[in-house]
Amino acid sequence: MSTLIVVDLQNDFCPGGALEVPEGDTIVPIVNSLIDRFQNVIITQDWHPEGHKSFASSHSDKSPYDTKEMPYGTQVLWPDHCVQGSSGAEFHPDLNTLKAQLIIRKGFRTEIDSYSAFFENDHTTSTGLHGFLKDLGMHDLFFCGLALDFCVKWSVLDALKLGYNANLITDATRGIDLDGSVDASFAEMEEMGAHFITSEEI
Ligand code: VGL
Ligand code: ZN
Repeated sequence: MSTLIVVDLQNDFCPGGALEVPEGDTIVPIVNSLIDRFQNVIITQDWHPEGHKSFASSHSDKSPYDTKEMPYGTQVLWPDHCVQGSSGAEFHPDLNTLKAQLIIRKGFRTEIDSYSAFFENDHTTSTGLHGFLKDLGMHDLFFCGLALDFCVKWSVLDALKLGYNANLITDATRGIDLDGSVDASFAEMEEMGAHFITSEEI
């Protein structure tokens, strides 16, 4: 069975938001048309408490886009974004979320970030999504949303590691692009066995 997974299509990742992804909002009509065409739709929501350790503002000696060594590895430090209950954490107002059967929130533990829809950034702590998908017999996953080079990429890579057929819908995603991270992400996903398709091919 096939499932559409819409990653983090939230105000803070759209132009004008705290961590804007260039052209992030332009994918909304495409994602809505995909939602219309899938029977199973899952949405993720970046959902940080104030003072989250992935925020540069939580470290007196750091600026946004610096990195910091955390117990679980190297962490990029971000502008404050997707704070629980803020308007920036809400889904883009035009996104059709009605059909979503599951909303996975992630990044809600202060000490650890969570890019992937499957695991927190220690690559061990589960979000529960794998159990949900297994239980419902869903094997073919179609990813779209933001940001291509962070949460979408890590979700695709974890899906492949877990044995799913992982497809990236290339016209329904956009990246932040830090130092060529968009090109690097495509290469990494391809090498790991991801399939790239366009929304028209679905
Ligand atoms: C994301 C950086 C920080 C994403 C979330 O959704 O790709 N990126 N938090
Ligand atoms: Zn975040």
